[in-house]
Amino acid sequence: MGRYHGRSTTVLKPRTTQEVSEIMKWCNKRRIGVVPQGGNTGLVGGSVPVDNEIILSLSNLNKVRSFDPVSGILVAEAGCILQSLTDYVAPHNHIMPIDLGAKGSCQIGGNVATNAGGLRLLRYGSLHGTVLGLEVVLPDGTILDQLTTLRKDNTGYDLKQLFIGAEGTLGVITGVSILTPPAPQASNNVILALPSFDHVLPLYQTVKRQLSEILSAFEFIDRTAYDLAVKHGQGRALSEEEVDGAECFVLVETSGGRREHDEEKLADLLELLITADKPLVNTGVLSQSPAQFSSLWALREGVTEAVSKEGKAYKYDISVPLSSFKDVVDGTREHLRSKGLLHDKAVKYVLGYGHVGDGNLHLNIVADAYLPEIQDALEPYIYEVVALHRGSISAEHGIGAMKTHALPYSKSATSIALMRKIKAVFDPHGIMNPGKVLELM
Ligand code: 2HG
Ligand code: ZN
Repeated sequence: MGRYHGRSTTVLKPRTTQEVSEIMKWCNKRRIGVVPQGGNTGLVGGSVPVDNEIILSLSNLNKVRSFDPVSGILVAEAGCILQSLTDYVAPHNHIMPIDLGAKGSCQIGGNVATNAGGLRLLRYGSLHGTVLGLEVVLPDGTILDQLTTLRKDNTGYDLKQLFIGAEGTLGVITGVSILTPPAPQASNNVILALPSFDHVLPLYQTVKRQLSEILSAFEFIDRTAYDLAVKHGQGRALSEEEVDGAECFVLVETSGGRREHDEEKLADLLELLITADKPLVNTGVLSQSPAQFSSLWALREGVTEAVSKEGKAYKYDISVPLSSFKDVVDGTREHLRSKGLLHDKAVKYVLGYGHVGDGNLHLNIVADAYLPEIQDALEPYIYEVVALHRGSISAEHGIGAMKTHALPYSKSATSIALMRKIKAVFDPHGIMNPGKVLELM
């Protein structure tokens, strides 16, 4: 995002867990801060040093240790790129339980460390469920081997959970054991153009009811997000007729066991939606080929890239009730307008998109440049709105360096105090990714 810059002079690229352990021991003795870094695709500055810490890149720990095609359990080193793991399990008819726009660069260790959500969470759940075990190097160099391949292990405190989403503040993840689901025999998608945001909720209910077990994604982009994606060549644009009068779009994906059955279900759904007395959608475009399937997904997955080509983005990744998605986006736009900041030289676009099925809204504010007056108008305004809804200030991107100050909007003082105690147990000298998740004291 170009928002965070450290002053590090040193990047270390260990090849083995043992080397990670030796580095950590050395740094711990000398109280040198360490920033673990995966694919560096995070959006909250979590993998960027705040000062002159050592950067510990995991990219050379990039081997698959084992894969069991019967259970689908994959054990891989932290630096494996998500897409290469997807390619690795594909010939065995398995898929990774996680998928996200950054799959070509992000690494599995970083995915786990940040508890990344992404596009398949609706179907396969979060990494807290699909990760079965971890190998972690603690700040003092101790190797914590919890790399089990057991589906069930109910033996007291589940320590690995602490490292999932800790953003490298408790230790360095070096290996991941993860459950990969069988690849669906057939996947289809359709993009639906809606005349009004008010239709999203009833649409979601209808889609869930009609598609039931084959529904695998229900993603939302508002009109501004759609227009930006198209403007920057992301995916296949719908025709003018198809987008006419559309306030927002929903991408529905199905993944199931039998192509004809799934296609029939999707076609029936479309028919029902369009011919209803009060149609919930203006139109729907069904993908007819693998290329069209990818191109419809690109409209949704490409929003982030389109936004970054358009200017500097302020990104808020929040959990709020579905019914308030539109109000939050419109409210933010109006708030900026009332401050005189909605014009070409300041904020150009306010847009909303995200994972409706997970209650996760991505609110992006695109500006000509990062300006203090925009920052001051956005915060604490947005965090107060989130707190009002008892939502989360970070649904899936984490806290990183960007949101440490905002943690109290989502977590009680008691919770934060306990987090500090946990941090002190694992990292008494505060060398692990300092200034991330918890503010420096
Ligand atoms: C997505 O869902 C990502 O596309 C990125 O989480 C969201 O860039 C963003 O704000
Ligand atoms: Zn997302």
